[in-house]
Amino acid sequence: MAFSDEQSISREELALAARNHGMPLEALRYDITPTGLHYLLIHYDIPVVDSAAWRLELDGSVERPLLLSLDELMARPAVTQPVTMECAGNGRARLSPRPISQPWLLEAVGTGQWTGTPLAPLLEEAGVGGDAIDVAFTGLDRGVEGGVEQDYVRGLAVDEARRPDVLLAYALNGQPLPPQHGYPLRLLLPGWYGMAQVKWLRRITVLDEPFTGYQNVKAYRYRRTPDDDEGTPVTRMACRALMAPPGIPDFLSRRRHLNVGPCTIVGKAWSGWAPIERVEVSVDGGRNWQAADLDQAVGPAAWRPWTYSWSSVEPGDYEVCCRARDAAGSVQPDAPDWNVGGYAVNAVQRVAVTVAADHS
Ligand SMILES: Nc1nc2c(c(=O)[nH]1)N[C@H]1C(S)=C(S)[C@@H](COP(=O)(O)O)O[C@H]1N2
Ligand SMILES: [Mo]
Repeated sequence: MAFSDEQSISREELALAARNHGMPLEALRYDITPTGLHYLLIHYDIPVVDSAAWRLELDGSVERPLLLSLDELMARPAVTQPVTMECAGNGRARLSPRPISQPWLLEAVGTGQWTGTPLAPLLEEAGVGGDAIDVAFTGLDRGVEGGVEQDYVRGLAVDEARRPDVLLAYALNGQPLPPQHGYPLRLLLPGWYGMAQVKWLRRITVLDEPFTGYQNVKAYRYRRTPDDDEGTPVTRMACRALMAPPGIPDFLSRRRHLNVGPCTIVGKAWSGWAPIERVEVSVDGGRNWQAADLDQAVGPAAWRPWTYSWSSVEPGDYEVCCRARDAAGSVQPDAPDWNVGGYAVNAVQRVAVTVAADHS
């Protein structure tokens, strides 16, 4: 992993950022993110797939390997559920030194209404061997990363793969998956960071030994040092609240301009570990915090809407912040917590706001 101390981003980071877009934060106003506003992260190229020729293989340590067409998968029992997905690198660009990768600020999140068929019954039909340890999920996309040529493959413990909410998804917001979101089929692992949700799925392989592929063993680990720390795997999403920035933006600085008078701040909060229990807002940079009002979560694996009434907005400069706590007791740190890959950087969001006496 290369690092940068520079304020400005490199050409490589710009190239990544131009391909992989975030969800504009004003889209936090939607419970279900409209498809084109959902964030995108693609390590290599988006494959072009002929769905008539495409098959899903389920093989490895199973009694009856399966080969399934898209029609066969779609004829199976279907489940539709809203799932909040966030890239593990969300917040990475605020680290110093900064790992050179997709330079996310805060926008790498979205909530889709995903439709698919549960994976567990398929594993059951294939007859998973008693010695099974991990399941490898292979995408159709291929690239070179960290000097290693590879398919995009992620391993998952067999017990996690068997959880009833794990889906093989073929639709997003009522439409076939768009190419960039994994057409024709992706894995959906509610509560986990995005890297686990393998797109363009072509093969599911049951292993009777631990998976040792790049995306689990080299990438996506929490490490304190680049060289001599094996680290621990990145799994579920850390808790986070984000607000739709209030008022109107300055084109370049994105500083917000707000009028005098009452202002309702809206946002969403989520955690992959436990339900969201509390959201707090500060308008003075985190010195004083007030509880926001919580709505019902959009679904068991989807974010929880919240609102905060800022009743007496007076002229001045403000730093508006929000933070969440989940039922497991996790809270968000005030400042980014550094790790080599820049994963799960869930420091509180800070939005600079100017309130002018007369803004007409
Ligand atoms: N096959 C494949 N699956 C993939 C990826 C990829 O590059 N290739 N990127 C992963 C990462 S890092 C993230 S954050 C999510 C992003 O999903 P989205 O683009 O649908 O939002 O997909 C994951 N699944
Ligand atoms: Mo990601």
